[in-house]
Amino acid sequence: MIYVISDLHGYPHDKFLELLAKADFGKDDFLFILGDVVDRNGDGGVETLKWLLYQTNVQLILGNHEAMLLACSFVFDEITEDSIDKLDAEKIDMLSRYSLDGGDATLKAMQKLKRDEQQDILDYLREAPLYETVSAGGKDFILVHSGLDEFDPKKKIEGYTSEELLWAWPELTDVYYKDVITVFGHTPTLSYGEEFTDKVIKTDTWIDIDMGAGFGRQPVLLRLDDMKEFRL
Ligand SMILES: [Mn+2]
Repeated sequence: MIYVISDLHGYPHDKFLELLAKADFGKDDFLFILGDVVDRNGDGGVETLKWLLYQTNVQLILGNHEAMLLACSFVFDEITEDSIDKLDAEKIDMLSRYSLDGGDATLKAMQKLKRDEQQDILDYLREAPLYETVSAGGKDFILVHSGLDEFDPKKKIEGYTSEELLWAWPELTDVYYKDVITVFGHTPTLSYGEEFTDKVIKTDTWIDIDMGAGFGRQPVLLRLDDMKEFRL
């Protein structure tokens, strides 16, 4: 069966594994993490990233926070005279924006890793897809981090820019593709109103599963085959 979870944002790795166990997630199942494993809490999700490197039935879809980490990956390069000269205003600006957006926890935890491990994680993120399409329980799904900004029913999923897939902030009234359900995180459901606290939002054309784990709440694991929700 196919499971999705999103926006763990440094949610404790052991708790995350506990949640998978609670759902009986096994080797014949597949899990898609819809981005933003990193930043904000604890070790910034670095333990989960290390674990991801060795999973054959779990795939991370890139989130805007992983994209920011990649944009700041120059901090893991060896420091040379030349690299100091190349530390231009744009890079410094990127790093300070990432830090303001919760990146410190991740950068600190990454700094503690061996160079090989850092590079393996960065390579994994560089290869992470921006979206996936899957079928489960007789329905088709698009899995993406933030939704589909500048939605146009005539435009196919591959026509969206990374910006549109990573930084969308959908309105409740937004309608996406009619023949496929778009599943995403990024916008905590409670930001649509207190009545959505700890609730998955399901419309006819999209589903938001971001429970706000980045802000100390419990994530939800959703099984697409039967829409069953698992929480600790
Ligand atoms: Mn996000």
